[in-house]
Amino acid sequence: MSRTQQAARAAILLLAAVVAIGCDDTMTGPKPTPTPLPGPTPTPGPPRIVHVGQSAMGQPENLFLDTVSNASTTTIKAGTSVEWIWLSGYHSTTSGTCPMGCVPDGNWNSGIGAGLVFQHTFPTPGTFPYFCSVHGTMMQGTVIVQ
Ligand SMILES: [Cu+2]
Repeated sequence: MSRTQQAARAAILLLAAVVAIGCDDTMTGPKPTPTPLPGPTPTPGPPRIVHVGQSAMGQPENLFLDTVSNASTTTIKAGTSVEWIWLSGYHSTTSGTCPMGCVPDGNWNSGIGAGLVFQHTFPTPGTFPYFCSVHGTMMQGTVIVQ
């Protein structure tokens, strides 16, 4: 092998090395999107408390009072429970609407009583109206599940 041939061979090897490095660079270019690892299932928060039979002023009154909104509308995230706590009187929490008289829709019904605690979990988003079957249209509430 002549010096010229050796030089040519060295140049080819060098070129090959540069090309290889270049190829390596392109290989590290766009990265595939990593698949997110399965994390822990988000745990729903504590139940939302709705007072039954008490006003915002703490007086006995025929209404539902959400302890966060201070109104009869309860807004929660899916998977959360609502806990109704009776503070005075005889009432129920009964899902359904009062178009002409109140009609239960069967989602939940505590039954009528005093001093009760009743819990219902809302796994899916939606708007869930309810009423007290003693006081009817006078005592209604809504649970909005987001
Ligand atoms: Cu009532």
